[in-house]
Amino acid sequence: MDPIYKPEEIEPEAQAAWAGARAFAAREDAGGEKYYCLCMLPYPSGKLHMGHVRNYTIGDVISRYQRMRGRNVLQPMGWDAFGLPAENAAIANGVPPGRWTRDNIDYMRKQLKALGFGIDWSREVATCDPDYYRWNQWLFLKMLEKGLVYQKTGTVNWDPVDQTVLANEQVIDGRGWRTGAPVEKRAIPMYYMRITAYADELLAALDDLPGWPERVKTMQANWIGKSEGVRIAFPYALDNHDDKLWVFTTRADTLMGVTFVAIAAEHPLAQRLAEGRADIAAFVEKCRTGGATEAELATQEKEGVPTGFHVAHPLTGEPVEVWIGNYVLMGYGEGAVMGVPGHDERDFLFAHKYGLPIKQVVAAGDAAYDADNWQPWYSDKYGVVTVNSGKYDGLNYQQATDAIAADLAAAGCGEKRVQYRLRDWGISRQRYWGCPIPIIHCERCGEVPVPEDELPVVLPEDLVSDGSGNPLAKSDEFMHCECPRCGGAARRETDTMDTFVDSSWYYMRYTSPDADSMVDARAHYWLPVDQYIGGIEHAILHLLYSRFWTRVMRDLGLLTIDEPFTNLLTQGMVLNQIYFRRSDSGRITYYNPAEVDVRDGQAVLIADGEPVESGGLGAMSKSKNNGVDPQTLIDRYGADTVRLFTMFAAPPEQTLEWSEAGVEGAARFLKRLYRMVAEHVAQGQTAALLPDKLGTAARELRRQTHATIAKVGDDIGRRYTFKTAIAAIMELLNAVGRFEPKSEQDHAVVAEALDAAVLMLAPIVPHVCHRLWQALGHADAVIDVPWPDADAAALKRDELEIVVQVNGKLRGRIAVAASAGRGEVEAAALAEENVQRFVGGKPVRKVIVVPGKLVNVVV
Ligand code: ANZ
Ligand code: ZN
Repeated sequence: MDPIYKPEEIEPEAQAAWAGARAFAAREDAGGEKYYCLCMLPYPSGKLHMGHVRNYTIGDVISRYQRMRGRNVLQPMGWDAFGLPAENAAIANGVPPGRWTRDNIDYMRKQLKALGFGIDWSREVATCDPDYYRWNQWLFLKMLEKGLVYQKTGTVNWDPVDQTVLANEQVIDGRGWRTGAPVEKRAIPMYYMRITAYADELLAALDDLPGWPERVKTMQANWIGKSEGVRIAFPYALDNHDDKLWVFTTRADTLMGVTFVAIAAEHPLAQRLAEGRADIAAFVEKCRTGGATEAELATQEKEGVPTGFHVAHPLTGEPVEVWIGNYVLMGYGEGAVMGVPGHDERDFLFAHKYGLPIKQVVAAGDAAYDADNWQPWYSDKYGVVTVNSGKYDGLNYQQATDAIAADLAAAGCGEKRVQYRLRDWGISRQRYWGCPIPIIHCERCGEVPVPEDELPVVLPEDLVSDGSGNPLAKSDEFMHCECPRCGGAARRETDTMDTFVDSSWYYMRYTSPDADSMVDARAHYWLPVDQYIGGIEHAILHLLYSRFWTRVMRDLGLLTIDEPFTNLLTQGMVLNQIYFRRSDSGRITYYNPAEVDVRDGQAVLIADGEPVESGGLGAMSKSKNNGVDPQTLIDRYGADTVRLFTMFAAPPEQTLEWSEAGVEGAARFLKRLYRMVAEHVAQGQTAALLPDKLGTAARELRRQTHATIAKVGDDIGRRYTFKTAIAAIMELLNAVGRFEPKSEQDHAVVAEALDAAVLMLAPIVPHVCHRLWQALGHADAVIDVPWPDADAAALKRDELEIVVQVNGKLRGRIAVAASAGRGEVEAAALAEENVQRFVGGKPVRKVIVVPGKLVNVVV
């Protein structure tokens, strides 16, 4: 065996061996318990980044470990291949998005193979393949039939110069990214998926996901946002017509504190009141062009206009003025709020700004109420009672809410209501590079679904956008079609689906990649996913949409599961230093840490020796130019070093701080391991191990081997503490290094330790272990060898160390034979020198013995 570690030779050889044996092709009939290990599929942006490498290394280690444990493992991979960057690249380089995407996929697939991931490539899925997205279209039509897809007007960002709809990320400071023109809002018809129909189930089922991080479940619960409240009507008359203005409140107990009602600018009543009122119309128009996100609404200055129009308080009948407020969302509750400035902070700010009355109706003990200064307790629900509210005085939150809701119900002006923050999922995108929505527009028949036997509606792949409008709308070939209903000339829908649709079920398609249905019986075998691994940035939308999609498929009889992912691991980000310089004009230029040298705490650019500013640690990103190209590392050190560093540098959920020294340390360790095995092998064949014939030192090394096996199995298999697992194997190898074999049996113990180390490292650094396992004289490939078992007999120590306390304080340690009885242990403890000193001749009242651990002498 060549004593020099050469990853550039070992790695391709191991990969070729796996490919030749089709080692990772998963079969449903392979026997053993199934184990589906899934990593979030990458967007084919061009090349892998360190975040991908980390994600997929964690998944591969878990997959390979489970395989050694006898599980029938599926580890697939695919491409989230639709989306905006491909269109932008097309605009920039004139290459059709299809070509750009597929070229990137080819390159990135090579990179994944070079990293040695045990992927079943026969199940690869690219979401831009018609064979895949036809099932998006098929399910869309099924959902349309069931009323789970519907059309509604939605608001989009409109670039008036390019005459195009902009994605949120294409709007920069309120302006179009290409034209710089102020972005307008436009209302256009769009398709929505009725995720709200599952809001309750999606929320309740979070309680049955013990394998998910609490943090993710909390984020999902908050996103769904269940509120229990009351819907209240404020009656009015307009144009001799009686009507009611409805509001939603979670604080019906404060109804007697209402001093105004505020409605959203898009509220129908606002539109009606704006007629003939220039001031109201101007304000409504102003709201129309402002930010649309909830975050923007929450932070912007609260503004409004009075309408002079009054509605009646539902219990007292007193007039209440209607205002139009920019902080009221049309999309939530009723698009209107009852203004209770005494107890709602937003209403408080609004009332102060416009001089509206503020009325206290809730009190907390003797706490003084000051209407000029907001106190956090003003909005407390619990531990407060109602005041200034007539017959409801003295009631607590629940009592007051119940009493007021009952009176409102009797008056026909209210009812209890559960409200969700969750909105239906708008899936229409006015973009080219996505899955076509299978709808045909006919002047006579309206919106007509594409018949099932005409699916898929294939996206033309050769269009190149010039940045204005959707190229699909300019493609006659795509646009013009026959109406399936009347046979007349018609036109195809040019909107495509949100790419979150594609990623909601790709993991199902992996189970049946060649099925001529959406999924087939193989899905029942593999699903749910046993372990899902991906970034925390997908904690809300992707996971929620996938959970929704799974339920839709279940209710269509396609699946039998409720939840798609049994266990979820969200890996932390990969961080690196940020360095930059600021020019006189304030422009910032970032420098890659590889171009920077730190001398005596001062960072300088290697190129010119001049200082650069340090921005501290931050996630690796293009914008900060602080990424490390995995390919450079693979070329320089080999894949195993990259894998080892990634798994050793930090626990998977935590951030991983990039360190060149860490990578070098990993490389050194592998070289050393390699040399140790080479030296051992050079000494020729080893005899069979005879555990009864070992000397003390050999027995101790053997004990450490088996203790390490037990620990590492638990660390990798259950706790996912890969770092401590690797550290334990390193310690074992240190012990081997210190051990001086003098006999045949000593050599046999070393062989056993090296075998074990190679097996335990195999999931993490599979290439070098493939080679070393052969060198250690084994015929089987290491990937086909089961995980080692710890031998309980070897774990037994001949001598145990026992701590001795006097009156509960640690005073000494004794070594006793593992077989020693209670009397022997007690005697040895009392004989210990330091213990005797602390007993100091006093009579011993009691001796407590915890076998194998501790003796406490009570005096
Ligand atoms: C009166 C009130 C008094 C309120 C009080 C709060 C405190 P969650 O918990 O998120 O459901 N609200 C209702 N609809 C709204 C809309 N379309 N836009 C903006 N705000 C709206 O919040 C429910 C509360 O949010 C409701 O209860 C309402 O203000 C406000 F001391 O009504 B409350
Ligand atoms: Zn028609």
